Amino acid sequence: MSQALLIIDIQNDFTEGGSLEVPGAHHIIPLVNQLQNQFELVIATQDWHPRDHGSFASNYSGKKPFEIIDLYGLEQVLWPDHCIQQNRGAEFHQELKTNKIQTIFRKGMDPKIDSYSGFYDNGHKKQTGLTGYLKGLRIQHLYFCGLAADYCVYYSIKDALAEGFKCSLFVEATKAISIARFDDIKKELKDLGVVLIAKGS
Ligand code: VGL
Ligand code: ZN
Repeated sequence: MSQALLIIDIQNDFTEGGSLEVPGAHHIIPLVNQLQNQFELVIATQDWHPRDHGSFASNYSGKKPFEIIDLYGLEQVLWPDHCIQQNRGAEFHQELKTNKIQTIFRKGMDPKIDSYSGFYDNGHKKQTGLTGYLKGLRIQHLYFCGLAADYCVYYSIKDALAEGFKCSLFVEATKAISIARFDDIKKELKDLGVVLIAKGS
């Protein structure tokens, strides 16, 4: 079956020293680099926000990161400023090998809506084109890794399932913002038919 590796958001702001650091994130990078050798098609996503993005707490007076607001009808977690277009925080981590990455899908450019998934914005209003790209290449099975397990990786997998792809997740090649949230997510994804690939399982 034709397969592809999807590397989600391995960017400076989500790794050590970044503004929205995911605990332990840089430890996954050697494995992600190794996994790339096993795939003929490697695709990456990049969170790519304008400075005035509606998910940034700094764009509201009196709001703090991790508070929840209503953003044009959708529940929105407010984040620290992160992955601002053309800034260092939005660049891929320097240890991530990029020579095998064929295409990069960017998301989160519209200031009015957030976009966790690599396929759609959070309101499912607009596609990134990733589905059509993969289907054009006759890809049926997607293997996921990257950051953050409980946000962008999770929502990308949910959309991929809905688009009809078989999905696997490299559990040791992802890290979560909240470990407790990721524990629930793993159960949910397993029940949905996602193959959780982990050593000792
Ligand atoms: C992400 C929060 C905000 C992610 C992106 O890549 O998981 N999380 N923007
Ligand atoms: Zn973001």
